[in-house]
This record gives sequence, C-alpha cells and structure tokens, in this order.
Amino acid sequence: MSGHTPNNKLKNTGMYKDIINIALAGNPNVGKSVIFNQLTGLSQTIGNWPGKTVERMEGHLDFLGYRFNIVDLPGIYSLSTYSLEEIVSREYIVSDDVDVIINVVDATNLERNLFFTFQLLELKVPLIIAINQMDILRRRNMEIDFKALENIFKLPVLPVVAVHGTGVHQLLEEAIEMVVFQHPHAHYNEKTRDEHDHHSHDYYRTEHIHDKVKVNSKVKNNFKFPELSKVLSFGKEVESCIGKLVLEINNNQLTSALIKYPPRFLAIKLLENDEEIKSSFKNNEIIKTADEFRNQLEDIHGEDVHTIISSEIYNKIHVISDKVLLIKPHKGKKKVRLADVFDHLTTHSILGYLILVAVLFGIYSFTFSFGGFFSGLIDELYTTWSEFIYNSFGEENLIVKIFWGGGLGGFLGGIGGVLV
Ligand SMILES: Nc1nc2c(ncn2[C@@H]2O[C@H](COP(=O)(O)OP(=O)(O)OP(=O)(O)O)[C@@H](O)[C@H]2O)c(=O)[nH]1
Ligand SMILES: [Mg+2]
Repeated sequence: MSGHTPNNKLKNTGMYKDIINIALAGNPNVGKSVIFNQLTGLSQTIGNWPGKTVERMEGHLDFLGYRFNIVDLPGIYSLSTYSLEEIVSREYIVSDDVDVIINVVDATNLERNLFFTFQLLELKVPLIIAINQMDILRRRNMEIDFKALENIFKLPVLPVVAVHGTGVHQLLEEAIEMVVFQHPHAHYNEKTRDEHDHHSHDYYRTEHIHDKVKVNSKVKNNFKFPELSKVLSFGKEVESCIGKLVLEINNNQLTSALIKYPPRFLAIKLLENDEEIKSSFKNNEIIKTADEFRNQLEDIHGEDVHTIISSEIYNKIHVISDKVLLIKPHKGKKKVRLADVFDHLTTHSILGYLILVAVLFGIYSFTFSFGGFFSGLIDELYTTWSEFIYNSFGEENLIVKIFWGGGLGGFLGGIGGVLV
C-alpha cells in the first residue's frame, strides 16, 4: 500500500474534492480549540449560533483531497438542557450539517470525560475519540491501552498531543475512513493499529480513491453502529422502562425537532424529565407513561433517575479506566544513588530511630575505645622518653626539670589524662 507513488494529477485536478463536516465536542478545557487551531489555522470565522447568543467557531482545511469544514463546539459536561451551550451542541451533533464528531477527551481526567463520551454514544453519531494531553499523562509515567478502548467502544480511539500537533491529522484520516466505509470500526476489523499507523498519505489518494463515495447526509443514516447494549446497561428496571418507552416512541410520529434523535436517547431524556424533549412530543400519553416510570424507579431505588443513570455510567467508566489506564514500569534499572538510600533509611519510621540509637552508641564506644588506645600510646611515649632523658641528663638537671618535667612532659601527660 505504502509503495504507491502519490497521484499528483488526481490530487491537483480537484475533481475528487468532497466535503466532510466535522464537529469537535467535549468537556471544557480539554484542548478542542488547540486542535481546531492546529487544523484550520487562519481560515477561521467567528459568528453566533442561529438565534442564540452562543459563539460559533468554524474553520476549514483541504486535506488528502477533501475539504474539511470544522466546527469547534463549546465545552460542555452533558447533553441535557441545563445550558444554551448544551442545547446548541446537541442539536448540531444530530443535525445533517455534520458527518463525523470528534470527541476530545482529556487523558488526565479520563473518568469525568468518558461520562460525556457515553452520552455521545447514545446519540448514535459517527464518532472518533481523540485522547488529548497524552504528554501530561506520559510525564506521569502512565499510558492508555488504546486497543482495549477501541475494543470496548468499537470506535477509533487515537492519542493526541494537541499543543505539539501530534495526532491531529490522523483524526481526519480516520474521518475519511468512516465516511468511505460508513462503518465506525471498519478499519479495526481487518488491521491492527500498528499497521494502520504505517499508512502513508498515498494510501488515501490511491487505494481509497476508487471506493470513495460522495459524502452527503446519508453518511449518518447509513452508518452501521456498534451494539452498545453490551458496553452499557442501566440495570434491569431502568432498561425495562427504556425498552417500553422506545416501543411507544417508535409507534408515534415524531416532530422534526425529535426525528433526528435515536428513540433510546429520547426515552432516557423523557425519564430524566428533559423539558426541551418533553415539549417537542405531541403525544401526552408518552410523557405520562415516562412520568409514571420515573416515579416507580425513584421509589424502587430511593434516588432520582438522574442519579440512578449517572451512577451506572460511572460504575462502568470505573471498570473501563481500571482496565485501560496503565502505569508504566521503569525502563531498565534506575541507578540507585547512595544518598537516596541513606535518605530513605534515616527517614524511615522505625529504622530511623534504630539508626539514631546505633549511631549514638557508636560515638560513645568509639570515644572510649579510641580514647583509651590513644592515651595508652601517649603514656607509653612519655615513660620511654622520660627514662631516656633522665638516664641521659640526670633527674636533677635544671634544664631537664624545666623543659621535660614542667613543659613538654606535663603537656603529654595532660593530653593522656584528658583522653582517658
Ligand atoms: N500539555 C498539554 N496541554 C494542552 C494540550 N491540549 C491543550 N492543552 C492546554 O489545555 C488548555 C485548554 O485548551 P483549549 O483548547 O482552550 O480547551 P477547549 O477544549 O477549547 O476549552 P473550552 O473552549 O473551554 O471548552 C490550554 O491551556 C492548552 O494549552 C496538550 O495536548 N498538552
Ligand atoms: Mg475552546
């Protein structure tokens, strides 16, 4: 595949140019705008969402023969209707204006971020998960098992370091894959991630160009979604209520405001008492049934439906992050510094005190044994020299008396005494 030479003729004619619409979605402060800037550079326009006071950032780039229109959505924590940002995002994500959603996730805050991912999954939109800020995670000596995450979600999950521009263009390659195959996981059914990483850009120009389908609103409609019930179930009672509501929703004609949402998402939102969704339903019977179900569930669990559902999601996320978040072993043996060993031993809660006692005892016995040895030596020196001097000059010699008896002799005798 990578042996093909780029077909510049095809590339330059622009005859295969097609448009892929991308939205960047995720929690606040995860790096969406950095990815957006890396991709779109100076081609950005700022406006407002129609009829709303929420800022809309849009930009574009040409990449591998495609024109990518990219919208940087506001950072949000949920797809409920707590804020204008959430309403704008949710409506846009399910609209025909966008083909592929890139869910930007902060690697250092996996648990909180995946909560939003699970909500996006309920919207059944073509989704690519970008795990950003991998540099920070890796600096903490941690890694993510991307293969395991892809197998759980059956969706592409890619590492990104937005501030260095690492992995951002791979997101677009993945988007092309999705659009071409109209399958969220087409690629991974056949190949490993490693093989995928070695795809050159020529691969997209030459191999795929023949399969290329016209990108249009059908991408979403024809999309084959992974079976998510195995990934996340809200428990028997909640699932039974959702199932019954889904049947009722399917038997009803939905308004244009609702038609884009998957019935399961609508059922969950009805249970959660989402005012925006409720007000769009013409049929009051469905709302009444949902209200009854909500009361029943809250009686059984002793908690409100929001809490029941979100605690199921968090339980699941906990299991997932335990599985995919890896702590890297040190590469090779780290050099052990003697100072570190001393530091470690002397500050140890038990060993520290034992070492202190041993050191004090050591000083004590050193003073006595070394002091005794040294004073013995001086004593011996004094006696030998005294004998020699007295024998040589006589004990009564005045000079000997002054210099040896009073001065040097006294000095040596004094040191010996102190040491003893
Ligand atoms: N170290 C590191 N920092 C990053 C990375 N990506 C983003 N940041 C930093 O994270 C902060 C938030 O980035 P933004 O792009 O503004 O985040 P956002 O998702 O657009 O935030 P909202 O617009 O509030 O939703 C900035 O200070 C970035 O410099 C990354 O890959 N590595
Ligand atoms: Mg931003």
